[in-house]
Amino acid sequence: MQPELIFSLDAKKIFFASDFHLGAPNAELSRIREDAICRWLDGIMPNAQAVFILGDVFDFWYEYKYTVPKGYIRFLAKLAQLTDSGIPVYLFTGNHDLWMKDYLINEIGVSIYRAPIIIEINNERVMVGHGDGLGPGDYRYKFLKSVFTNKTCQWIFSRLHPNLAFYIAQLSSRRSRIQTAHNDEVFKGNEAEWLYLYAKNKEAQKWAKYFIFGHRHLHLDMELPLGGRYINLGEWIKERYFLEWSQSGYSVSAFQ
Ligand SMILES: [Mn+2]
Repeated sequence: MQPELIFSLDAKKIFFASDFHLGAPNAELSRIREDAICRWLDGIMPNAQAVFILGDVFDFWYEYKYTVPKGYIRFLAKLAQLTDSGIPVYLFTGNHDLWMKDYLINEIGVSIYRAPIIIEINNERVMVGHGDGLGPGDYRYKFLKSVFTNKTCQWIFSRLHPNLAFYIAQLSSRRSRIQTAHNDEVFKGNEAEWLYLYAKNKEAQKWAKYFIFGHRHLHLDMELPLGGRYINLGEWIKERYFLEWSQSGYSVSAFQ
């Protein structure tokens, strides 16, 4: 599998973050988080060679042909500022925002990925993605994803008036872990962490040495059997973790 993007770093860095869940749990708290994300992006802009945002950027996003959800203007403008200044932004869809189409590509100038990709940073192979539906188990979600990504199902859903469609979507997202504040994720042990098992498997197949995902809402940095690493970026609802990759390797910190 050839790397899709190749970076060679000297003075600049590549930044990664995931799971902003803008829109949740309510407008007020989402706005505070949006401001923090904008401050983070302002701070990294002078040093950034590229920015990767690994999915669940929005707690809910659905694009019609002529309509997109309201909100997130400051965040979207900040992304536009990055791309306008020549810094590429790579946006991955997550399980909460897999209905992104071409609006953000055309309007903001980001690249959108719907599945993990392999990149190369200073000759190291790195797999990057949201992480939903990978590894063993999670059959209920894998089935739902096949429905959600089905073109006919999307066409039918798009026939609903947005007021009704977004109401239905909010009913289901109200049960999600952020809305119910049950996002105190705990480590389950190596053999029960699906993304660890996935990374271990792909490491054995020599796909990559480093694996960076989100989705789990828990920051992890685990050694793999052959010396690679599985890094999970956690989320921005409580912790605000981000990863920076410089010439000397990567480090993860929490944005203050
Ligand atoms: Mn998430």
